Amino acid sequence: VIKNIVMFCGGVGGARAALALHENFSGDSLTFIVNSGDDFRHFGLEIWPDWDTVYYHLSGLHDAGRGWGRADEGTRAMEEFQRYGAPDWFHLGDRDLALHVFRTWMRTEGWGRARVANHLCRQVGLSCNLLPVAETGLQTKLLLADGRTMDFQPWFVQEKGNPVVSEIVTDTTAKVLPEVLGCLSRADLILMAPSNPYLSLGPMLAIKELAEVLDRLNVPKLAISPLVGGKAVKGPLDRLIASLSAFEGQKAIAEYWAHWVDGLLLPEDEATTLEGAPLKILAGPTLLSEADQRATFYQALQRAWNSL
Ligand code: FO1
Repeated sequence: VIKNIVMFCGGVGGARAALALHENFSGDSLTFIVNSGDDFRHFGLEIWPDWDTVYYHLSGLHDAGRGWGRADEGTRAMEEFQRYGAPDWFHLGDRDLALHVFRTWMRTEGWGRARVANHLCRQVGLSCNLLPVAETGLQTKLLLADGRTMDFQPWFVQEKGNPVVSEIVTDTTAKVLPEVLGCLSRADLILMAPSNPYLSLGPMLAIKELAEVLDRLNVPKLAISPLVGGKAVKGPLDRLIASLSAFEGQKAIAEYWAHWVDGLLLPEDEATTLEGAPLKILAGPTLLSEADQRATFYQALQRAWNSL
């Protein structure tokens, strides 16, 4: 039986897969390692967007429509920010704001990221490990085809991910949380969530220390494709594949993951179409927005684990 699962996660795609695991396994056996490449400071507050998205999903506090942020959200704080002429391209909802203020306060009191994350999880009844990958934000930067260099959030939110990316610059020397390495050493199965491999998962794997640990770990590793029908469910992934990969669709994803994992989970009706793939192809549900898809996802993982 699978005892300890570690999944690397980005934002929305990662959050749904995390929920699928959380609904089917006991929390203590689950670790989610979340990208911190999108983290940044806004109005002096520490924002961890991908971590927040997974946290809100697992605790049931998430806004299902947007995919990010808090449910039952208000705009009063935003209206006040606007009154004072504050930049309003990044939306902080009334409820969400409390998370960022309190977290920033804990950090200024000297709490490390793992302690902050664990405290917030226990407060909403989560027993899983939900850990940012590194002690500092990774500060992913984008080199654009028009010659500009942008930080992740202004590119993604302010410019809606439209400017063509020619290169993603990551922080290869970041300090991985010791808690992350501890959970990895106990893992029976390592998963790559159906998140954006270039923007969400790649920045974690680009950390040299983590890449070395992953290479050495001799446990089944499985990536879940973020593409359905050959297309991204949400976000800028299709355009990134076009500008960063020599391949298209699922083939681009398979080529990306071949170095890192043993198998790739594709939607049932697409698994047979990928001939000559550089890694083992498995079939199962990958779109995890409905509870019944999430239940069969868990069965597909068991099958994959037995076969890898
Ligand atoms: N995404 C947006 O598209 N617009 C926003 O105004 C926005 C605010 C925001 C606030 C807190 C938070 O935790 C996430 C937020 N996100 C917002 C989502 C986030 O920036 C992106 O989804 C991820 O960085 C992409 O992985």
